[in-house]
Amino acid sequence: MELPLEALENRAQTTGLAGIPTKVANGHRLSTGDALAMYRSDDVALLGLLANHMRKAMHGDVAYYNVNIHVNYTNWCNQFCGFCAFQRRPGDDGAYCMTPEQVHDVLASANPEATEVHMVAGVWPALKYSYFLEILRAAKTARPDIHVKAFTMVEIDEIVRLAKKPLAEVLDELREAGLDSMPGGGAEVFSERVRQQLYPRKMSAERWLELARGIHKYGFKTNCTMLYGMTETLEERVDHLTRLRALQDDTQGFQTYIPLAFHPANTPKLSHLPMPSPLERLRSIAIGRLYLDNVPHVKAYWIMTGLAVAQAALSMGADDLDGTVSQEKVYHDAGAQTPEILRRQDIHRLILESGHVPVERNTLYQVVRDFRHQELPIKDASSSALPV
Ligand code: V47
Repeated sequence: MELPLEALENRAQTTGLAGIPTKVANGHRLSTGDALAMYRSDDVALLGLLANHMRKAMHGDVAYYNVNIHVNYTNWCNQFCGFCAFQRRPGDDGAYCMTPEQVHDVLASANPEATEVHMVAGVWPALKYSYFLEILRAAKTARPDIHVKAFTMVEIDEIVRLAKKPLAEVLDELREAGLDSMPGGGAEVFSERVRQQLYPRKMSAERWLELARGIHKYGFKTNCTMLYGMTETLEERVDHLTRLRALQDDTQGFQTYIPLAFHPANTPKLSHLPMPSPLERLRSIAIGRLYLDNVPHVKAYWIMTGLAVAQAALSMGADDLDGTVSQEKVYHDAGAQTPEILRRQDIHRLILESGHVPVERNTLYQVVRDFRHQELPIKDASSSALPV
């Protein structure tokens, strides 16, 4: 669809977005100045319209989802991040660490249609290198065909430290044990200032990017994220996205960008903050699509955006809703009000109502099932009660 460029540029002149519609229409890369202007502008509707144009050019009417399970195998963590409500020390109320047998049993009894397990957790130094290999093997023994997307860069850093071996050798062994790809977490926001304030024990931005680079060069796909809405400035958000974009230019290893809206409830240092507003969550999706022009997919992770925002995001830059998800703990401990699981028909309804076509994908975006010809389901009592 052609953009009514003249009208959009006229409007952009008055909303601080001058020149951006023309660049988007011509497929030109946006500058850091453009990214900052997009964060500062009140015209989120225009950003959404432009991001939708780009999303449609890349993915047409398709909206992806997958059928997946989350296994947060331990909440023991020694990073003590000020934004995290999930972490515990061993012995604390609610602290747990799953054995490989428990990981096996959770997967053996999980949705038989699931094609992916998303396995992330805290880091605790008493866990041995062999533990990580064993939980991967346990997952694959329970479900030989499932794609294991596991371990953020923070966990990989810890695993490499425990293994006392070079990265490539550790990746060989993790792959051998069952690892198929990595998720995008642990990056938070790359600002050193915010890191010192809220997560000084966590790896630096440089280390996160260096590991991601090594992992991409090795041949694993990963995702990328930005946790926003804490104490970072808009300039720091732009810097974060710019670093992700530069790495992606070199490696093409990121499949999907997932902006993560900060959930303040129960967090050690930031429970006084409000959660980013629905409009801010949509802005983050749209900017992600427009600025990260080299990352194929943008995910509206419904667990964290909320269902209403996730649905709207499909028309403002996002092409993916993540999955059916079950047993997610990181966000629910931080007060997320979303359900802990969606059924396939719930996801179809969100997608179809937004004017898109549901396509079930696997982790690597190969099509599992295309629901192009499915009619919007007649509302039944159970699905009409979807919370927002
Ligand atoms: O790394 C922790 C963030 C991440 C809070 O790759 C918080 O497909 C908001 O990375 N409020 C883990 N965010 C989740 C994650 C993820 C999720 C879905 C899909 C994928 C993927 C990755 O969650 C952490 C951290 O950045 N986080 N606490 C909080 N209170």
